[in-house]
Amino acid sequence: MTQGILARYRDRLPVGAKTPIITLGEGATPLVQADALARRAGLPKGSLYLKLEGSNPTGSFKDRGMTLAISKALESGARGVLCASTGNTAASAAAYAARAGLRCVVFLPKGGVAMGKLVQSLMYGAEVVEVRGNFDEALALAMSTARREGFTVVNSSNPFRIEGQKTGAFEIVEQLGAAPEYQFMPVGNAGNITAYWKGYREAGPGRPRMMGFQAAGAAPLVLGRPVLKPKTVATAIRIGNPVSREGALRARDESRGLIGKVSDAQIINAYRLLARLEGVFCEPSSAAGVAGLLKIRHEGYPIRGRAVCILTGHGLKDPDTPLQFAYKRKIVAPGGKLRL
Ligand code: AN7
Repeated sequence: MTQGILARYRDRLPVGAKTPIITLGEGATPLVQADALARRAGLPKGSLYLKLEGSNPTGSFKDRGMTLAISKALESGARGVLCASTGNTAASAAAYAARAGLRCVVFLPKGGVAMGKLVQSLMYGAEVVEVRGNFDEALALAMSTARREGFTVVNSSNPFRIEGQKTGAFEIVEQLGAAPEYQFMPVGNAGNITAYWKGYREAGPGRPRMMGFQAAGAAPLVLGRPVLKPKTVATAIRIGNPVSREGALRARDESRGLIGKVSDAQIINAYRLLARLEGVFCEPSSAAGVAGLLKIRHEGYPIRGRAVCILTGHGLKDPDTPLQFAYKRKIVAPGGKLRL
């Protein structure tokens, strides 16, 4: 049977003898070498890697934290679990809660969630509440509802989420044989960059510079203040007031990394390059880290050693964004001769 991260990293996680293990076999995701993309970034062969977190059971990195958060919620006798989400947290919570037999309520910004994610929450049987507002407003409503109703919050404010997600760093160290010199990743609510930094600190001596990227229209950590009306094509990171702000700044400063911003055009460019050069289809938000790498290389930023880009979610989560490009398609009648 496939083991999930709780079984594989049990000794490094808050799992006790009585903790029920709710797993879908998450983690152990591929780390693939990306030489064509490295070339585009002016980097040598063998220096750039992609961590395919879209290969997790519900198609995003959220499953690493959710297996633990839901297992602990079940252990503590929770009445139910609840979260606000731009889509992936909700899909993951819904799946693991279904397996645990727990009620799951998800608060989604109406019109701000990619179709694949919305249908996952519906299929897994979550109670879906669409909030006429943005993610930050949905989160405020979720938190006050949880307090009143006695539900367990499984947003990344839940420390078990961060604990589970830190296992991504353990895997990269195992897969490369050491920590890389750089890690590029998208930043939304900033839980994942917080978790990876914790993971690298626990994994051993080598530590990457943490290079986080926000969308330019939703870049509170770059601006140094919350963004009231965040805007970006990358709906997963359309977040104006990150919960794990402190963790992200700490990761940046302690690792001597940076948190930058990339435009929607840069995100879409990286998104298309990943698919066309490397055969890797991730969702737009996931491409923000790669967009950041290409941007800083273009500006002459030196990269010495190995870099890993975390591709946080699968491209099939968001089938609508690609259709906004004018992809050439041929329409033919059967039986004719087609010249290529
Ligand atoms: C694909 O699902 O916030 O910086 O509610 O889905 O840890 O927030 C999703 C975030 C990056 C940002 N890539 O991670 C949610 C949610 C993808 C994501 C992020 C998200 P954090």
